[in-house]
Amino acid sequence: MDGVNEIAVIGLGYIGLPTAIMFANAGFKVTGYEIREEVVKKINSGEAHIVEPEIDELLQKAVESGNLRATTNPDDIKGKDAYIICVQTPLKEDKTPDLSYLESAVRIVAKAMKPGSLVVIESTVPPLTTVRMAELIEELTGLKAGKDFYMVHAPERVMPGRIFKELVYNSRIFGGITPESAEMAERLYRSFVKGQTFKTSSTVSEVVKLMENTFRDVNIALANEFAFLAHQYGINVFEAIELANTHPRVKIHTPGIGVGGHCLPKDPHLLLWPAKEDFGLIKLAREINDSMPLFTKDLLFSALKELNVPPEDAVIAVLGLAYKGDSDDTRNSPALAFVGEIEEDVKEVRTYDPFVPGTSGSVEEAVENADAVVIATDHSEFKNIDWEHLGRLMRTRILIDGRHVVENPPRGFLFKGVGRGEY
Ligand code: SAJ
Repeated sequence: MDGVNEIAVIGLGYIGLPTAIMFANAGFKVTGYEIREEVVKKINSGEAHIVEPEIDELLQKAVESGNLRATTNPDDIKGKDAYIICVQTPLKEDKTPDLSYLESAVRIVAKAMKPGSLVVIESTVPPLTTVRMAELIEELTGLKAGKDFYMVHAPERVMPGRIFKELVYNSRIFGGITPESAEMAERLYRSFVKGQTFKTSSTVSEVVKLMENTFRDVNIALANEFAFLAHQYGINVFEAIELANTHPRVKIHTPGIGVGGHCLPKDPHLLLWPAKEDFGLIKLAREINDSMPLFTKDLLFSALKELNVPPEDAVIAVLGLAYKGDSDDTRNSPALAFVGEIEEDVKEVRTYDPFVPGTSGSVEEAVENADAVVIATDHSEFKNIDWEHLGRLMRTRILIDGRHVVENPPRGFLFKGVGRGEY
């Protein structure tokens, strides 16, 4: 296939390692480049450093066939036919993108590549970045983009827990700096992708990826604003949303304590960053979603006031630290933001998350003599809690639901929830 036999994958994280495994098991000779020595050792002994269904068998197969090898030595990726960059593109403190990992990956590739190589960026990047990186490679190598080498943005779209299924069956976008670049990447990925594939320009592809998560973020902000209104009108927003969603062309998202993870809170900023002007909506949505932990704090503090518990004496149990249900991932978690908002104002904050080490050993342990329980993550385990039993262990019975886990407020509790204006 276009002479592509040997591939280098730069960055062996949540996306890079599964992608390297897929190519290796499709018959390519894959070298994975990674700076973490311990990760490289583990991978070469057939052990994955990330938790994901099927990864152990698939990695062993790739390593045992001799098709996958990891390395920390940039010399080992010299002269490959294709380079696939899967490094992080986080935000800095000031919410502007930190492209330093991407740029150093591109510099390593520029040193290693040969004329005719294909360079693919899978990382989520601000619009126009792929074109800029192609220019950087031109400067560093003297090669001409689109003529002497090919360059593509091919964003990943997978969800942790379903990575190996979604890598195969999700549709993929290949945004080339030239049509030939996109075609080359599409042919390469077709070796394992069974979903639909689409070719476009690199800038369209970058914008598509960022629009997907911005769409979700803005819609969640709208749902959160509906929740604020529900408190004004004394109604349950979830009842209203369920009824509105019976309309065939309406699909309102779910309000809650906030929006976390490594994508939704970041991607709208990447989308706006290179623009000369922004028009307010996307930024405002970010602000609304970022304000939700504070809104949840207000619910808690008004409940403490109603029951005459001085905040400085209050013991608060927070259930859930992960950013979403049944996950152990706490990156940008609104649960952590909530804890940060209250910890200096109350006597003690205890946390319990069945997936996160270092928290209380059980719900019971966390709520013993507590004045309030706050649900911050929609883990399935929390849906089956026996509140009457827990209530007996508590000093004051306040229940704050930040994730619509409790449908019917338990008897004997002062209950408040995001969007639950009816109590
Ligand atoms: N959330 C709400 N209300 C909702 C939906 C989500 O408050 O109605 C919250 C969640 O609790 C969580 C956050 O938003 O804190 C984000 O969760 P998510 O499930 O929407 O998104 P991620 O970050 O886990 O994964 C997203 C996915 N993108 C889309 O659904 C458009 C995934 O497909 C991408 O692969 C991933 O981002 C990524 O890598 O970009």
